[in-house]
Amino acid sequence: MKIIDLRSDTVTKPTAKMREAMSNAEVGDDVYLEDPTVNHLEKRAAEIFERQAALFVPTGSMGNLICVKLHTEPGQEVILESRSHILNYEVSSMAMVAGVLPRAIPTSNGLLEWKQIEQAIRPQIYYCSQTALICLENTHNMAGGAVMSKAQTYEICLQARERKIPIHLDGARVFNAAATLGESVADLTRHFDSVMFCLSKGLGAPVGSIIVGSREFIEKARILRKLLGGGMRQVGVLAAAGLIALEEMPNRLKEDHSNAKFLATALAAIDKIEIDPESVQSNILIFDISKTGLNTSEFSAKLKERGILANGINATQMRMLTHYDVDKEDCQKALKTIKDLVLN
Ligand code: TLP
Repeated sequence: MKIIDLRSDTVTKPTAKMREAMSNAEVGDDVYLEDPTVNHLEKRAAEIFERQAALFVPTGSMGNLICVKLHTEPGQEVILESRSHILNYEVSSMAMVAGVLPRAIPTSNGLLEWKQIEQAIRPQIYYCSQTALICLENTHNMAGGAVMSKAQTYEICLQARERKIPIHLDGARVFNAAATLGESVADLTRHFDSVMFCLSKGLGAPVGSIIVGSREFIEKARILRKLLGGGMRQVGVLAAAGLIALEEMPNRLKEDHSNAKFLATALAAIDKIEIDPESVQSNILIFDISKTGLNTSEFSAKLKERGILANGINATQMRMLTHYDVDKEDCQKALKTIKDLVLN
């Protein structure tokens, strides 16, 4: 039985082309800046995002942490959305390592608006901790892959700049956002002070994320990466897969989005499942199973027995992601399995 793994797009295995590139990669010691494949990947990332420089980091979490720490001083505040990844799934690194206080804003759809952010900026009074950074997430993972438009993004970035508050993008899935909007990633992210994006999610690389920004920022980020234990040696073997992810995989993300839409539309037609298919804009779907009489652990366990992997994000909501290693037929099979489970 083929296992259909819808737990995340992080589960994708390197493609045959990636494995071949990995085995042929030219490598050197990247701590000495001598790995030609890493240097090439960083150069291409900077070009694609139209930035001065880029840095390869092992994970999205490390990339976000480096950026949060570089933009802030301990004791300052960071504004972000309540369900953001940085706040909820990075082991409190922003508090523990950067020493900053999250100022979380709840939203219904995951997409912050400037007027909400403006109200959360702390007054410049000596006894208030000061707002040092704003973080956005596009697409927004736990808001079901919600996509923030270019207009909304620009408004927030330009207002933040006017207030002299730096702004960071957790763009783990920014290529998905760009695919939905029909924009280039460079245009969509132009006004952020720093951007982190992942090669290892929808783009299919086995490992790795990238930070892009100014030359000065990336030089500081390199020092912090070393401090955190992320100075890697012959890491060109990973960068080689990353290059294929960066150059070739963005073009196919629409396929994942259309599979997610297909699943969402079909799930919405099942009485005991609640999801608004209109809200599914990229490769993530979150749906409510309260009416099935099962909690998400039970639902996951029953799906697993039938060869489908998916996890809950709480007791009542399941999350599924489409990606390179599941095709339309797999989605049809997953759907049939869910129907059988829920209706019988
Ligand atoms: N997301 C993972 C889990 O950690 C939840 C997933 O399966 O979706 N930003 C965003 C928006 C992310 O979704 C993730 C990972 C990260 C950052 C962190 O990336 P890694 O796992 O490389 O540290």
